Parts: sequence; structure tokens; C-alpha cells
Amino acid sequence: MTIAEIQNSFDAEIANCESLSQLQELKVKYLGKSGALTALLKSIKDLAPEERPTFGAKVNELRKRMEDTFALKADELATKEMTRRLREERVDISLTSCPDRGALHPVTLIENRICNLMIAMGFEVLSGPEIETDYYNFQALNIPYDHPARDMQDTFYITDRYLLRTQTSAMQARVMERKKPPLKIICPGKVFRSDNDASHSPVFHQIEGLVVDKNITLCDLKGTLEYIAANLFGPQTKVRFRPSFFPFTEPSVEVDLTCSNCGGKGCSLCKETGWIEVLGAGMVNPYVLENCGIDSNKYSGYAFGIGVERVAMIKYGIPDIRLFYENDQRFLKQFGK
Ligand code: 2NL
Repeated sequence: MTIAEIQNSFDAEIANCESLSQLQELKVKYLGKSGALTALLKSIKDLAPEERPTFGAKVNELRKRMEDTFALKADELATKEMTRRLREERVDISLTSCPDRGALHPVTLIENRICNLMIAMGFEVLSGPEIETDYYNFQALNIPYDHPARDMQDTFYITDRYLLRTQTSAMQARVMERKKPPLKIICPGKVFRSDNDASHSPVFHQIEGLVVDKNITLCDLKGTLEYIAANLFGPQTKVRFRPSFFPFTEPSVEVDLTCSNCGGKGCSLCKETGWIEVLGAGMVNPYVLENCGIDSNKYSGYAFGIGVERVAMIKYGIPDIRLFYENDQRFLKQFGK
């Protein structure tokens, strides 16, 4: 092919080129190692010596023109491609009413709310394993082998040594071993009990709080719980302690709040007492502190355990815990919008 022929066929082909990949093929065809222009240059040896410089200059001029044309065409095609994508992939962000928009689960809502409140008070949020050892779930927390709380009926065992944690304090015991006071932590998460009725589920959510420092008293516990209660159920909410027993706290208390439904006057929700039992708490048993390597003569602590479903049931008036796990859209859509 002559220079003119190459130039003509190049002009025609590039005019018809419609994509970047086609353009790349053309580049190889004309400027590549075995392309038309290289072939032309090789034929220079067949010319008379005096013709060679002019011929060479012409070929180079054509190469320069081709390269410039390729660059321009590449720009043009890229712009065209972008315009096409912007048109075809357009998303109409003005659509506001999506019929199947999700909502946060009520358990998540309450968990987030309590956690955020505790973070604001300077607590650190930690999570641990759902499969625990017998040691951290029971022994470290002053629940020996023969304690009734370890009954096979109450707990899901995996082996003699491993079980599904029945409380998140298993994690808190790990933390006390590792970090020294002052400690101010909460552990939210799933816990497991072999229990199943309208107010008990085999898996539910708990948030346990733990504070260990010098001079921590039951008064600190009460102040903290009053603050949480006021945030969850309103500023008029009162907190009442009743003596109780947990192996890991001494003294232990059941914590009642004035009924958020009747304000304390008495109604069906609070069985006419004006009070609702919401959580368990107490001063960390010195045995538990010592088990985790903390000097109980120097340090004291308080701890509490809140059932997240229980709070949600009271707050939203949900009569049966099983409603949380049925994934019925009609139930779930009522919250968190
Ligand atoms: C309940 C309420 C409770 C704790 C949890 C706790 C954690 C450590 C040490 C001592 Cl690391 N206590 N947590 C304390 C009192 C109550 O949960 O009704 N549990 C059966």
C-alpha cells in the first residue's frame, strides 16, 4: 500500500469507529509492530537512496497525524460513553415512598438507646463470645459446680466444658482479669437459657454493666439506674430496690421502676402495684473480684443486668416475648420509623 492509500483507508476506518475497543484495534492495525505503517517503513530499503529521506519524512508525518487523530478520537469516544452511561444509569433520587422500607428492630432500638446513654456516661462497650467456658460463665462468677443455676434444664451445654453463655458477665469476668480498675464497662449481647414461654425465650438480649473502682457504693448504682430509668421511661420515673440474691453480687437487689403505664397508681400492666420489676443488680461479690485478680479490700464495684426484650415489652406494651422473633412485618413496622 502507498502512503496515500494507507491514509485514505485510515481516515475511512476511524470515521466509522464507534467504541474505544474498536479504536484500540485500529491502533494496532496501523501503528502496531506488524501494522501498515511499520510495513511501509520496512519498504524504504527498496527505494533509491536519494528518495529515502523524503519518503521517511512523509511516513513520519503520517504517523504524527495518526497519533493525533487517535488521541482526539479517544477523547471523543470517552465523552460519548460517559454521556451514554449518565443517561442509561440514571437513578431517580426524587422517589421518596419506597413501599418496603425497613425499620430497626425494637430490640435493636432499645439496645442502641441504652448503649448510647452508657457511652455518654463514660462506659466502654465490649462484646464477647456467645460460646463460653464453664469457668467464665459460672465458676469465676461464684457459681460452683453444684449450684442450682447450672442445672442442665437451664443451660445449653455443648460439651462438659463449653456452653452457650447464660449472661454476658462471662465477658466481664474476662475483662476484670485482663484490665485493672478503674473499670466502667457494659456488655450487650445475646444470652441463652433453656426456657420458653410468653415471657421467656431460649435466646434473648442482655446488657450488663460493671463499675469497679475505689469507694464504689450501692448509692452509685442507684444514681446510675435512676438516670437510665429517667431516659427510658421519663423524668418522673422512680427506682426502688428490693433485697434479692445472685451468687455474683452481695448484696443483690431486684430493681423496680414506677409503672410507665399508670404512673404508679396501679393498672393491669403492674398488677395494681404501681411498680414493675425491670432488672437485677448488686455490689460485685468480693469472691468474684478476687477470682479475677482484683483486691477486694481496695476495690468495690456494682453490676447490673438488663433484659433488652423486657424493657421493650414494658415501653411498647408488647404482651408476648415471642412476637420479637416471628419476623411479622406488621409487628416490626410499628417501631423505629
Ligand atoms: C439478672 C440480672 C445481673 C450482674 C447481672 C454481674 C457481672 C459481674 C459481676 C457481678 Cl462481672 N455481677 N452482673 C449482677 C446482678 C444482676 O443480672 O437478673 N441476672 C440473673
